[in-house]
Amino acid sequence: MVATPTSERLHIGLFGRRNAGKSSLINALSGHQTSLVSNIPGTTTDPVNRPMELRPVGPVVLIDTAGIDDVGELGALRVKKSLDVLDRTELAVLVIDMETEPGEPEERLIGELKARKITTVGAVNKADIDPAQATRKASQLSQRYGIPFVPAATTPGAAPGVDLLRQLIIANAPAGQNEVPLVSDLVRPGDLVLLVTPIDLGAPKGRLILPQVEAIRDLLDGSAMVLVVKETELAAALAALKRPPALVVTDSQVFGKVNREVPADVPLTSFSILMARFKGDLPELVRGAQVIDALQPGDRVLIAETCAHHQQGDDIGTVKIPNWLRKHVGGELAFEWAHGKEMPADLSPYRLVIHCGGCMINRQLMMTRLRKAQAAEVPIVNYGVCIAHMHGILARAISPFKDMGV
Ligand SMILES: Nc1nc2c(ncn2[C@@H]2O[C@H](COP(=O)(O)OP(=O)(O)OP(=O)(O)O)[C@@H](O)[C@H]2O)c(=O)[nH]1
Ligand SMILES: [Mg+2]
Repeated sequence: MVATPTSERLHIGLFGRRNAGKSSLINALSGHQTSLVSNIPGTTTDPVNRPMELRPVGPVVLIDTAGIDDVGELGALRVKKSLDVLDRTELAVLVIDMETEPGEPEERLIGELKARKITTVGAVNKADIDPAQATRKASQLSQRYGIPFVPAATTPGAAPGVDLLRQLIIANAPAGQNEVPLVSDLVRPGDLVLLVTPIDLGAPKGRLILPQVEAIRDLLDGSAMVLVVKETELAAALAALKRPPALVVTDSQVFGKVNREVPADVPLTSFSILMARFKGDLPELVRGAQVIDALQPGDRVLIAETCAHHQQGDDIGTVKIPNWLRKHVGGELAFEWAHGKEMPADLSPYRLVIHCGGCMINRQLMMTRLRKAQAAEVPIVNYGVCIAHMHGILARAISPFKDMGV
């Protein structure tokens, strides 16, 4: 993998009315005229991700959205999609055309941004029309909304251009979302960590999946030593080591076998549980596991998976977890699935939400989902926590985190 995965980029969403110049600004900020621009309102219909390097912030993804003032049946759907982008936005840019007086659409959005505590900056765009007036308007709007606004223009050669906006974004970019490293804080420099990664039909051709790659990188950053084996080589690897590893991390799917083979005094956890802590709230997800024992046949269970991987015969989310749960409960459950960035707006009908590790989404989106489940009073677990619980090994899998409020 060469590029930084989208999930690890700072998510910057651009919002505003149709024709405000959101797509033009994204083109200007990224230096590529990739987004379609026109004077027809409603040119952008679906949210579009534009990954770029924003020095000195680092890798970011600019998200183009449809106008928040769109009308009609389709327009309302587009507005909803734009607002869904808030779920993953870490920095919002509100774009206002200098010739348009902001009103209800902007104020509703600002209210939502404030309620979610999302850092917001503003651009008074098309400043080339009247630079002095745009500068005055920017300071008026800063006062009125308590958000810093700057004048901006995307027409070639215009001053101020997009430089002021770029500087404003850089100055307000929130620090990384992830509060802890993926794994390196669990070991010391020089420690040896054993990773168990089955290579099954679901493994991508020629590479490793994201949590595995990220764990290796994070452990190298922490100056730990890493030994990576398939589950079939685990026993031989343990036998070959002079000292037991400081930590074993396994794919959840082979947790049972690894649990039996790794001596009881060696800390053991799973990639999925590391992800639960990295992207979400591990104590909350562990609390959710209590409900698994109380599930009754017929209960509605939502399984949410964010990556669109090819489903093989014994797919984890559609086959394995449902089968284990049926066995655990002793009857049929009413399963439903949510894919990608879509989630049902109302979670209250579900008895339990089982979420994937979330390696393809940012922490902001995972935390938004956790809060929505909490607000609906629906317990939520992730794949790793759920699998470990059903196999009776959750206590062991979370013991490396026992001093961290888990
Ligand atoms: N004068 C002037 N016109 C601009 C500027 N930026 C964009 N425009 C024009 O404004 C119109 C709308 O620009 P877009 O970038 O498509 O606006 P948008 O906000 O993405 O619009 P939708 O996708 O329809 O929501 C186009 O005709 C642009 O050429 C600017 O800085 N100055
Ligand atoms: Mg557009």
